[in-house]
Amino acid sequence: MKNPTVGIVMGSDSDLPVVKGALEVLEHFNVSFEALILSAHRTPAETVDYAKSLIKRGVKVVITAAGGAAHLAGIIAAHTTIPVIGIPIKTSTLNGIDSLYSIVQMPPGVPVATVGINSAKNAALLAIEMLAIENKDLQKKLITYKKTQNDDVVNKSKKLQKTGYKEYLKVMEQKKS
Ligand code: RP5
Repeated sequence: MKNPTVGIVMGSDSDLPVVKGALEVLEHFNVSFEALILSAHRTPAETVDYAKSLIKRGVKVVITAAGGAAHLAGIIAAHTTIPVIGIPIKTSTLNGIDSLYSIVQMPPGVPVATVGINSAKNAALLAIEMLAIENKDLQKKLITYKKTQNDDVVNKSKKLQKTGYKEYLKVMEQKKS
């Protein structure tokens, strides 16, 4: 994508199924992005070069996704002054607690805004909220997004009260299968 506003970097292609959630949200809001695979450990030089290139290329926010000893967000935050959002990826060994702690516990002076484990959707929404500070169109889209979310819950509650919990659960199970 030309002139990306958001950079999305993942430590491995194995993170892509989670990261997809962020890409879909950015597409929904029509926000330009670039998606790359870079590793703090396996491609350290390329990662630093990328972090240093962000401002020059007009990228406004960068989202990183990494699992395990997740240093990707930190190394990028160390080399840029644009906001960095970290997605801790769920791991099979420690369930992503390792990723979460690695990303969230940054030393004072190098902030990383950390979302929940596998919370790619929230990472994209947070990036969009940052961009919306100076973008009225995005502000309007966010209001519509939240209104739709609100209406969905209200409608579900009405349905639950109307049908009762047994019928509601039955329909939920049918939708799953
Ligand atoms: C991290 O190691 C990646 O972000 C990924 O979550 C994890 C495992 O990577 P692979 O071994 O699947 O490439 O750097």
